[in-house]
Amino acid sequence: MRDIVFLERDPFAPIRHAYPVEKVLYHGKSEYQEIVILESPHFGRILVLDGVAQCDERYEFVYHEFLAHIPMFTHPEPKDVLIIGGGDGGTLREVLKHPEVKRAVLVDIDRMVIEVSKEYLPSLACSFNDPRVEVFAEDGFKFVQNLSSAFDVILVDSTDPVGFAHILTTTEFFRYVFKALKEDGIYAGQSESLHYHLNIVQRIQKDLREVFPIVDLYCASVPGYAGYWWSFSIGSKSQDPRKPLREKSFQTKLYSKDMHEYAFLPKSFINKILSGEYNA
Ligand code: AG3
Repeated sequence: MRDIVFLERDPFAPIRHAYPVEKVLYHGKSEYQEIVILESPHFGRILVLDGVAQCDERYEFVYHEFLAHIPMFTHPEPKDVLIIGGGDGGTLREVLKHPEVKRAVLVDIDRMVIEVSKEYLPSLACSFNDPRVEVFAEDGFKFVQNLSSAFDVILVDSTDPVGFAHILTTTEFFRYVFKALKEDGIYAGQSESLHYHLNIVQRIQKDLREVFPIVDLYCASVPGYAGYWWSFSIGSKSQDPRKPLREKSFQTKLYSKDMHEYAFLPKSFINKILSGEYNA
């Protein structure tokens, strides 16, 4: 028998991942995108949106722990948290581990991603029934436009910045995010790979610097994302994102106080990225 292989269609990567697949568990099309759940021998179940692997059961913790806990531990008391995107529930699961959280609002444009994740990715979509959670199947850009001093932490867990997700990496969007954040507010979002998407990292960092007084860049190595050296951009109103403020009182696989400090790139290197002195 020939192997069944899923060949990824990443919009920006110069390489294509080929995943051995045991089964296609779900295949559907929403108003916004094609949604597929694959079963693979090594990765477990994989969520694929428009041909791009978004997360897999085996390594999703790396991305979700770093996206959530670095900004969450930087804030003195993150009570109100907004997640834009993240319909699979992985970021929400991590956010809710913080006992300070009183309200976690998840806004994903595509209700079908949430429904499919609840059915096929139960280890990620395990928190939607938590009483602190509110879910809106709406456009995240429009949602933040109407907010003022409403959230302590805003996380953007989006697909690659193409199509409807592109606007979530623009200065215009960051200005609304800034207004939507309370006094010590912090924003963090995934900002692509330092290897294959360096120009995107540069652009997002520059756009954030137009808006936030403190901007930083941290990374985690995510095996499922082509480019691997995955970056997260963080914008803060007052706190230094490099310094976790509280002790962790719950389980994580990779995140710790030491890993928090380790994740940040040296400032001298960030300056080289911004000036274009570092190029690959
Ligand atoms: N969010 C997408 C991360 C970027 C993936 N890009 C790629 N593989 N080219 C992940 C959603 C998980 N909650």
